[in-house]
Order: sequence, then C-alpha cells, then structure tokens
Amino acid sequence: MSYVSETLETVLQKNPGEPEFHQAVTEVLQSLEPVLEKHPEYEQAGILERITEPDRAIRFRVTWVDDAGRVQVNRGYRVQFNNAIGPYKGGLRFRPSVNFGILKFLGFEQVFKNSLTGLPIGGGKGGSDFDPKGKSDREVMAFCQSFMTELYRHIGPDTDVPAGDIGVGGREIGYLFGQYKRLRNEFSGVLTGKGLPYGGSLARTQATGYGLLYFTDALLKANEKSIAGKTVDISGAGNVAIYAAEKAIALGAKPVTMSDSTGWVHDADGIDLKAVKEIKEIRRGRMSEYIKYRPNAEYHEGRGVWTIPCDIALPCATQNELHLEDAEALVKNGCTVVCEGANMPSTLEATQYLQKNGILFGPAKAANAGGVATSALEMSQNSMRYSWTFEEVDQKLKGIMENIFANIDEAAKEYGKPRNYVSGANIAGFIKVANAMLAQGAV
Ligand code: NDP
Ligand code: 2IT
Repeated sequence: MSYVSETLETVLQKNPGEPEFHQAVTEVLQSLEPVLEKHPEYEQAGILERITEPDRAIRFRVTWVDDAGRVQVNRGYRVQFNNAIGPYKGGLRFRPSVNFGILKFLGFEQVFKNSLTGLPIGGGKGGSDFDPKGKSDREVMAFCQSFMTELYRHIGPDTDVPAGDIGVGGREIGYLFGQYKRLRNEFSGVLTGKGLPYGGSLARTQATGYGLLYFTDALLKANEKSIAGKTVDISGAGNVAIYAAEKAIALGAKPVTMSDSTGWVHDADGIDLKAVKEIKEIRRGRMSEYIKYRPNAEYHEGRGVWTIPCDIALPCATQNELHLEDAEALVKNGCTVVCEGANMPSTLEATQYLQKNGILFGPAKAANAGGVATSALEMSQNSMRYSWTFEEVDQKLKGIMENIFANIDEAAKEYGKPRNYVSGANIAGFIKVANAMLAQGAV
C-alpha cells in the first residue's frame, strides 16, 4: 500500500463520524501521490501524518443571557491546524450545524489555501453552534463577549488571528474585538474583517467575491475565453455571493440566480444587487422578499439554482451544495466553468463528473483565497499602523489571485495533470507547508 493510501486509511479510522473532514483529506491526499513518489523525504519526516492532525483543538462552553432573561448555553471551538508558515489564520463560523468534523475540514483546507496566497499565514478555523438568525443585537453581543472571554487566552496577533465566515460579519467581529481589547488591554490586529474606523482594511468586505472573479477571469484567459457577456449562476446571498455578483456585473457578465437556505431566485433580466444588499446586508431578511423588488423574477423554496442554464457557475453558499445531479444538469445545459466561492461546495462525485466532462474547475482553496489574502493584508497594515487605499488593496488582491492561478496551473503541468486545477492547488499548497515543516524538524 502506498504512503498516501496508508495515511488516508488511518485518518479515516482515527476520526470517525467526521464525513466532511474525510472528504477534504481524501481529495487532498489523492492529489499528492506523484509528489510523495518524487519526494521520499516527506514520508521519512511523517509529513502526511502530521499535516492531517490539528496542532490543537479547543472546545468550550459559552454561557450567555437572552432577552427574556434566560441563560443559554452554546459550544465554542477553535481548531489550530498548522502554523508551519505563519500564525494560525481562518474564520469563525456561527451556525447550528457547526461541529468538530466541519471545523476540521475547514481548518485543513485553510492550511493549503493560506499557503497558496503566498503570504505568511498558517491555517485554523473556529466557531460555534450559536445561530445569530433572529437574535437581537444585544443577544449577539452577549454571545460574542462570552465566546471571546474563553477564546482570548488561545489567540493573539502573532499566535492565531480569527476572522469571519458564515454567520460572522462586521457586527460580530466588532463585538469580539471589543471584548478582546478589554480583556487584554491591548489594541492589536488580533482579528481581521474589522470595521474601517478601528483597524479594518478597505476592500476586505469585497475581497472573497472580487477575488473569486479575478481568479475566474485569469482561468478563462488562460483558456482563451472571457467573462464578458456570460450568464452566471450564483448560489448564496451572503458576503461572498454578493461581492462575486458585484464584480461579475462589473466585468460585463450577467448573474441570474442567488439563494439562501430557504429558497432561491431566478431573475432572467439579471440580479438586482441593490435589492439583494438591502434585503441581506441592511434588513437581514430572506431572499423570498426579492420578488417584491422584481415582480418578473421567480422565487422557489428549496434548492434549484443549478437547474438554470448558465455559462459559469459560482457556488458561494456552503459545503456540499453542488451534488452529482447538479453537475449533470450544469453540463447538460452548456455550462463550461465552475469556480468555488464557498469552501468545498462540490461533492467529490460532482467534482469528478465536472472534470471528466471538460468543465474548467477552479477549486475553493485557490478560487476563494482572496478573502484570507486580504485579511493578511489587513494584518500587514495593522503591524505598520498604516492603511492602504481601496485601489491599493484591490490591486494587490488582483495580483495575488493571478499569481495563485499561475502557480496552480504550473504545478498541475509539472506533475502531469495539465488543467487539473484541483491537483495543482493541492500540490502547490502542500509543497510550501511541507518544506517549512521539514526545515523546522520533528515538531
Ligand atoms: P454568509 O453568512 O455571509 O452567507 C452565507 C450564505 O449562504 C447565506 O445566503 C446563507 O443563507 C447561505 N447558506 C449557508 N448555509 C447554507 C446551507 N446549509 N444551505 C443553503 N444555504 C446556506 O457567509 P459567507 O458568504 O461569508 O460564506 C459563504 C461561503 O464562503 C462559506 O462556505 C464560507 O466558508 C466561504 N468563504 C467565506 C469567506 C469570507 O471571507 N467570508 C472566505 C472564503 C470562503 P441563510 O441566509 O439562509 O443563512
Ligand atoms: O474560509 C475563509 O478563507 C474565510 N472564511 C476567511 C478567513 C480569514 O481569515 O479571512
């Protein structure tokens, strides 16, 4: 049995009941066969066993009081996966479905994603099963303060720098930062995604979505295609989806779908982003309200975005939201490009089907790295006690995304898998971290 197969078997055995973690590790390790064959020193140093085991995983109780005066209890987590190339870095997710398996998959993916950015950041992820939906601002604040009252002892600007993810946006980061500052009596860049008046970076809000489009543009250009004039299916209606749609429109494409966890809209005339921002960013409402703004659009309960014919599909909601039958529908309807804005939105079967059918497939850890890359730029600005203009940050982001595409394209070719950007991303992301681990000895 090969080193890869042996390690994979052990990982699956040692981490029962964590299907998302199994899925992420399976995909990455399978891509690494040719690298491990060429570099036996990685096996000697136990790199695969180490890189699949988090450095540290913390779980704690979060107690807070709701508006009715009742004491509530949630679980808080932080998975510090790997800090070979920089402090742990990665978002916090607040969603009832959060558990160790999901955070381990996200933390594991983050290690390779952060490596691909070319910036000095390790990988981590955290969060809680707390649901911000339907909570008052005061309840969200009470929760965030209690969450940080435990988390603060494990993080720091040179140790671990959390940020947002599903359910964690500017409001939550503000409350978390305020409590950290109070507990440590320290004003530092311990979180990213901060508000502009207190150390946030211009363009961080837009970065994941914009970055996804810069990446997609680079991928299309390398394959003699362009974005202008294309029809785009987008899923989700959160931070990533909204700014993906905004940049797609700016580049001359037409997004025709968006969704939330209740339902989805199809607007054949092109999504009205002003309406979506008002519903989601200002009122924290539901996509069902979209048809009040656009009576000609359709709203459907459930899932169904991928049934709408498109040229480019951008899944931007959550893991495993694009199934095999969705992949089949996309191919049948003439879609030629899928780039992942969410983390691991395509199942393994869907990914394989899309690749086998000639779809240009941009995997999450490369395509959505613009968010964390801009978080790293926020850390740089905080360290310098300085801020760059929107244009400066946006230009750097664009350069980073173009570089990521060039590097994964190159790695895919070097290891005999041209245009297999899944392999390219896994290989290029892995090599930098593995070499840093080799250099630092058996730690
Ligand atoms: P938001 O909370 O801003 O938005 C999430 C969107 O996805 C909402 O529309 C939400 O619907 C929908 N959604 C969430 N879970 C589900 C589900 N189980 N089924 C259907 N729809 C769902 O999060 P983000 O936009 O920040 O994150 C979206 C994805 O992008 C995640 O996979 C995240 O890990 C990834 N990502 C985020 C980055 C960032 O910088 N924010 C960076 C890189 C990746 P509803 O309103 O009903 O909850
Ligand atoms: O999945 C991700 O890359 C994020 N949620 C962003 C992490 C960050 O530290 O900005």
